[in-house]
Amino acid sequence: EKKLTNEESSGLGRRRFMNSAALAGLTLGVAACAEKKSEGAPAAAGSAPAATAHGGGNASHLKPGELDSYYGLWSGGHTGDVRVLGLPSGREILRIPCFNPDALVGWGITNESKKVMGTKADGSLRYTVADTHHVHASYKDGNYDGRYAWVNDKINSRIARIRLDYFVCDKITELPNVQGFHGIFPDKADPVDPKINYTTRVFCGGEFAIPLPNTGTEDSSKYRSLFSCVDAETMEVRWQVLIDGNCDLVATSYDGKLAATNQYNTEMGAKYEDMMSAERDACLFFNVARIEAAVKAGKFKTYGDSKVPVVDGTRESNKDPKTALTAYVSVPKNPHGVNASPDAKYFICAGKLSPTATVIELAKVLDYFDGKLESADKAIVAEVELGLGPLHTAFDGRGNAYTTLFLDSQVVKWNVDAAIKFHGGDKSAKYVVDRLDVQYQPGHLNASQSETRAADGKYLAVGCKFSKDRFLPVGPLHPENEQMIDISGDKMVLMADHPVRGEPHDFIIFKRELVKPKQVYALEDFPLAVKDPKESGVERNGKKVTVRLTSQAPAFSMREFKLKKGDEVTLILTNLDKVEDLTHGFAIPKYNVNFIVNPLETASVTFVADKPGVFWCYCTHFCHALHLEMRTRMIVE
Ligand code: CUK
Ligand code: CUA
Ligand code: CA
Repeated sequence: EKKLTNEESSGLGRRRFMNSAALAGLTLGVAACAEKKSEGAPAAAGSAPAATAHGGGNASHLKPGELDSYYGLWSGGHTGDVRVLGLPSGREILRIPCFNPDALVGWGITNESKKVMGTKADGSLRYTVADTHHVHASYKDGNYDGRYAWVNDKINSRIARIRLDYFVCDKITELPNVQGFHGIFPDKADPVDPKINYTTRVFCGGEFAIPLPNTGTEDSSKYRSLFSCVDAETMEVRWQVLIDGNCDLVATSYDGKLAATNQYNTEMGAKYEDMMSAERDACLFFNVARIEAAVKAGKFKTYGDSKVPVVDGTRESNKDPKTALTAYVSVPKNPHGVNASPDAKYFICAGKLSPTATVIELAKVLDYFDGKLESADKAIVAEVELGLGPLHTAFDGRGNAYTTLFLDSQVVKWNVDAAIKFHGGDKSAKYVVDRLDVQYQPGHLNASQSETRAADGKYLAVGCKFSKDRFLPVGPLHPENEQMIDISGDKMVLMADHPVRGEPHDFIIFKRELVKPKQVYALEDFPLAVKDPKESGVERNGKKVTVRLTSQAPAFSMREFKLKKGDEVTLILTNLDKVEDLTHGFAIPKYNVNFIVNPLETASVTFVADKPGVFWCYCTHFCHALHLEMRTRMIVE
């Protein structure tokens, strides 16, 4: 039965569920939404003045020399990278290339980065496109521990790991048997061993169903999606679960026992009309301990060339809750995000095509697996209307949730306990606390520390998919608008707009003390390091030639080196400058080589010296008053 908030009963009722026709209309209406608020939505608090909450100034305007108090890790969308922002200022500090080549640092050019990215037999990169959506970091005791972050590549089903000591990508794994790897979430503890109170697994949701093995069958009723578990340290795929329906986003419980994915295509349709035909889809829970016991007991299959064990999580095979690996909790029409509340009690699924959020109590899901709940759906403790197009939810640690309303272009702040009371029949429970217009069409949002036990309720960032009129026009391609909102008070207050290059999805925001970045590398971490300028030189072994050199401002250790046409050259460069911020570049004209070496970093490139002549290899990264003079001659005879 539909449940309306007292505040909204008139407005939302008639627009409750979207059918195909309504969705098509709303999609076309997106452009108009910016100017014209969908009628029926209550007047929002967005007209409030800019934030003055912190000592009279706008906290997003830092004085020169002032540092931000939070880091933000942003996915870069189909630029394939991860961005590092300082918050609340919103200043972009770094882009971390992961899946796609990057011209600044030489990612995809150096042998070291190519090894991480993956190459074909001829040494060229296996892929040069990617689509990153979700960034999440490793946990300890329910908070980030500053070891790693992970990000997905939806296009080629890869997961990349970022070391948070150097802010670089160090490993990439391609998931077998899946397409459209979308949601990702690290676990926060081990389900069995209480000593392991930190991340050892990363869960990955496969969104697009495919034939298993992928033979090119047209009959889509045979297609399947899998849920995968990757080892946080080795980055190997530990196991997969065959499921009914698909996976979208992923959440994990604080006790390590449960992971879940929201499912929008329980219909297993191949066309969108089919994908939205059912009134309810699901939030699919995984019993991690039971899955691992099944793998241990050999109750799995493998597909094609993959050796990864795949257990059976389908509805048919998991009817008895006491042995089930999975539990399908029904959620209205094509839900989108699934988010874990910082009190560790609930997962919340946003309705997307239903104007609702569904609150699922994790203790009850565990009861279901113990055979103490008559159906998995009894774990739903609230299902309340929020507005049109709810997508993602963040938390402030004070019992409030913040959900983006894509179609209404709003963030709605609502109280979870009040929503549970309202759902339980107390119609006087006012669960909607506040609404704020955002500019425009928000996708993800996240609050400072939101996805940890230490949610602090200070700042909320909202990733608006359309910026329209908020920045100077620059032709057809618009930036996205990441908005900063002060959530420390009762009312949300818009602090700032930040243009970002397309097109981030998810992000996390955490206190700066939680990471301890190193700004100078350790020489001995690089097996190829040229530790002394005296080790420089050209070593010939038939056609294979190794060039070793070092950089120390304002010179490379060799002023020239000679090669013969046709040589297969590996050039190794170690930056012996150990001063923070002293990076050198190395470009070889006409050879398509340019990369950087940070303090005490070693990098190498391999190429065939196929063009005779003199080539001034020069430092591309401004380093010294004699930066322009910092060159070496490569002479190819
Ligand atoms: S999905 Cu992009 S707005 Cu890939 Cu996280 Cu929801
Ligand atoms: Cu070295 Cu510029
Ligand atoms: Ca559906």
